[in-house]
Amino acid sequence: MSYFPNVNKIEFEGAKSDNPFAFRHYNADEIVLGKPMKEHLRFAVAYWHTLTQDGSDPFGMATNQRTWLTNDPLETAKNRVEAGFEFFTKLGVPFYCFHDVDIAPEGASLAESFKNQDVIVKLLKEQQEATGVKLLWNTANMFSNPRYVHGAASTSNADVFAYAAAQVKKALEVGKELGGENYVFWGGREGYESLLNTDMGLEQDNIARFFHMAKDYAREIGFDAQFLIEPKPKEPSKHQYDFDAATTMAFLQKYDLAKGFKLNLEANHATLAGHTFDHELNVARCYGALGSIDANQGDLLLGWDTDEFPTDLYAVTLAMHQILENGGIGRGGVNFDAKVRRASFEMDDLFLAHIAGMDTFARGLKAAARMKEAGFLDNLVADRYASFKTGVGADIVAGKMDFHSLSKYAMENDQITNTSTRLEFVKSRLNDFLF
Ligand code: XLS
Ligand code: CA
Ligand code: CA
Repeated sequence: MSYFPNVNKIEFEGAKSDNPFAFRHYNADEIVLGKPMKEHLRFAVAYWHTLTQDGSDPFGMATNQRTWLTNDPLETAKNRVEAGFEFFTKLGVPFYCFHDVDIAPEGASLAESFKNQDVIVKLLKEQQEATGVKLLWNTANMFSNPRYVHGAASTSNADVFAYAAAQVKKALEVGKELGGENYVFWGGREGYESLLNTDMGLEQDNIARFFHMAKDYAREIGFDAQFLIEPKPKEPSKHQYDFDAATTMAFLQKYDLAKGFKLNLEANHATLAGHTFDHELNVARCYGALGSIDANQGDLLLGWDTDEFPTDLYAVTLAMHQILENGGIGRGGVNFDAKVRRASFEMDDLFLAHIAGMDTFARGLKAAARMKEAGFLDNLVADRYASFKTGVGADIVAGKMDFHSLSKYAMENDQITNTSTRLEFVKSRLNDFLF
């Protein structure tokens, strides 16, 4: 049986096509800068948005029409596996991602929850083997259940800390079983509401203890996935400990975790932190910690995490520029952590939304590649910092100068000439690459 009988395999038809169920820009095997697009982009579908979320919001009930829903949660979970892999293969994405609670219902006990997961993991593995679709990353949801009301690794309740550890232990075993390429931690409740009742030092120390234990266990069972932390500044916690890329790197360095972890950066989280997405990617690059991305976009007029499908070509081009500068996304990928709007409730909307995101990323990749080939930003940046290539600048970079020698130099060269960046001209030229 088919869950998407109206949709065939999505093919590339080129920019002139007016078939809504075709790619106009994403051409998986097309070579861009010496590599097929599919290897640059490594697209993944997010289980939670595409197969689990129902379209409800704080003001209204579910709107999504989903033919896999039944009255039996485990039956529904099994149907989702089938529907999911039909969707992934028709869309032509190489990867998917999930939280433990997305794939299988929670049971009345922890043991029953694990048993439910085992049933579904077996089916996922069969589907992976049959289709070649792989797991980009999995994670444990330690934020939805009421037990996590005070946090998970940062909780004030040691029993909850233990429960969270059991959940992540299981998730690591599942990741290994399914050959996951990465494992993600997003600390939804790892933050606080008020300092009046919070021991921030203990909470952060405990999060670090938790990460060390997770790393140790992964090593013990031979699960060699890349470990990623996903920063987010707020929502659900008022103050989230992993505020942004820079805050998260400081945390990792303080607790001797920087070698074992990279970052999974999300566009909407960047804008919630008051940054652009490419800023966050560039910070991660400076630390050698750009691991993977969650592709979506927020709405500047709304103050929360709207997780829209990415269609902003400008922002996506600048993000792809950072990824090219990084030498690629490595073992990570481009995960659509994005959900259809509540009014896009038909099954086929799931295809249209992903096609929009994939086409936007294909265009962003090609625009960034054109800039690279033209040496546009590379030359511009090199020219701007040329003073550090020769003379006193080269000596500063080589570590040959101190305040004595610099002061002597400045006394002899105190008539400074700066040059304009011509940023308005640069932005106008950049627009020429976006077609
Ligand atoms: C929520 C986060 C979450 C993570 C995985 O805002 O984006 O979905 O990606 O837990
Ligand atoms: Ca995310
Ligand atoms: Ca989000």
